[in-house]
Amino acid sequence: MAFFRSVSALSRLRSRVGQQPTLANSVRWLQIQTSTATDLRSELKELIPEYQERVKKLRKEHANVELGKITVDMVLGGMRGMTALVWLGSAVDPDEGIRFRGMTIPDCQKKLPGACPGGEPLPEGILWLLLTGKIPNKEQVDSLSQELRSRATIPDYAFKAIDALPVSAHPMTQFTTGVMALQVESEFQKAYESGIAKARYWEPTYEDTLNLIARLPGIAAYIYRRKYKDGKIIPLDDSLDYGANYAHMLGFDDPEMLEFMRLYISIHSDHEGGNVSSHTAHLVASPLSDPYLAFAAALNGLAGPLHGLANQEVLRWIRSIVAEFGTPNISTEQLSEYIHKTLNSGQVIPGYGHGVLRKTDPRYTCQREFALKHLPNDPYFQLVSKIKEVVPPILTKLGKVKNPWPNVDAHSGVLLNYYGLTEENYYTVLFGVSRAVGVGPQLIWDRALGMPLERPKSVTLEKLEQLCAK
Ligand code: NMX
Ligand code: MLT
Repeated sequence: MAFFRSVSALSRLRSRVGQQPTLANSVRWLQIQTSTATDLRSELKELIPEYQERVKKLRKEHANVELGKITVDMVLGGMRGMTALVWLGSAVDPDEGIRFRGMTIPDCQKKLPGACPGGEPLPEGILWLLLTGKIPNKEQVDSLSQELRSRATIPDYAFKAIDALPVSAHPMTQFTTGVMALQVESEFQKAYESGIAKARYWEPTYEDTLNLIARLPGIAAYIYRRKYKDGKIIPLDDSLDYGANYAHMLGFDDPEMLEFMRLYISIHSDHEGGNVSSHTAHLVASPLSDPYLAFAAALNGLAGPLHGLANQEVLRWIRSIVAEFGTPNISTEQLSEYIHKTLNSGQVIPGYGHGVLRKTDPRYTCQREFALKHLPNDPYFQLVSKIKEVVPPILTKLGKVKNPWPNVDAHSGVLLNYYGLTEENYYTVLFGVSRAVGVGPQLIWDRALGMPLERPKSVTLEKLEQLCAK
């Protein structure tokens, strides 16, 4: 309770100092504590009663506080700007971008443990932070790595389920199929069938989530090896962390690529709750569908070209530019001509625009910084840098695009391509593995906080017209 009171006091102070970024930032930092627990599950168990109390208090004392009004534009415009979900792990500010439990990407790079001092954050650390709101130390993260490795064994029938699909199936179709096969071992489903009490729902959800996160790289790597390589499984390496192991099982062992994978998984993990994949997972889990069912649904949303498939589309589009001019070293005029050609044919410029962001995505910026450090002379990276100069003024001129700046997907492909992962149809699978690290923690909290079945009200077109006529 004492902790809860101090957090509320800090929140009050924070809202008073909202206009003073320096003080607000220092208050935020006070709120993020260093973890002292022995393991992730014990830390979570300790936190749950306090969070339950906070939700109970909000519902009891503030049930009628209004968070905004719902307009016709919101209902017809894909619910943009409608605050309708609670998401613990992260929040997106339109100008500043993502904060994971209050921490920016540079904060995470500074404060979360890496594989080596000063290295990119380990995804295990992001998972710990997103689930508990606390910063883990290296020892805790290493023990979580070990725990994930110990949960990573994949039942043979999951590979067989994937094998039942033609190799030509899109990697995301194969991935969702693999996740659905993993569902056979759902602890939540078993526990529910045996009559588990509501108060304990979070426990099998935690088990399913950690098992799912642990097994995804093995499934994902199998799909890559099956579709693009010799089909032979590269076993997990017991000495490697989560991100490095995924790269290793794909067939990449260059230490720079391992670092990129750690960064990639960390920054793609979470983007608050309203994006299509996260919201889908939360919605599908709300009638108590287990984490496998919910996450498979999320992957199907991620596979849409306006969402996660955009990373595939970006590299395809960049390749089409190179094919058109015969070289990546093209002039600004040539690039501008090609962008107009794309737009005039009724297509979007992939990797640009966003439903919430209104400035350059910080996930783009940190990938650019990685590229500047490791591959500044790569011709594809240089083309991506040129695109960033030429696209925004053209999109702005259209007059309808709310955000002409690059998003996360504008950059990842050229980095993966540089390290030899050239098959762009696979890129969304990498995004999918990463997204589990963000979605999973919220699914556990959904059950711990007793979040209800999601069921918003819809309206017919006639009713909408009647309401507007009044
Ligand atoms: N190129 C061309 N037109 C665009 C673009 C773009 N990159 N972005 C937005 N527009 C158009 C959009 O199609 C819409 O046109 P219309 O009214 O004719 O339907 C108009 O601008 C207004 O759209 P916005 O309100 O700016 O964007 P919205 O929130 O509806 O959509 C995206 C957001 C991300 C779907 C949109 O910007 C887009 O299609 N971008 C390209 C695909 C992409 O990069 N998606 C990845 C997003 C990040 N992720 O990983 O999920
Ligand atoms: C995401 O990471 O989910 C994308 O940027 C899309 C979004 O936030 O709407």
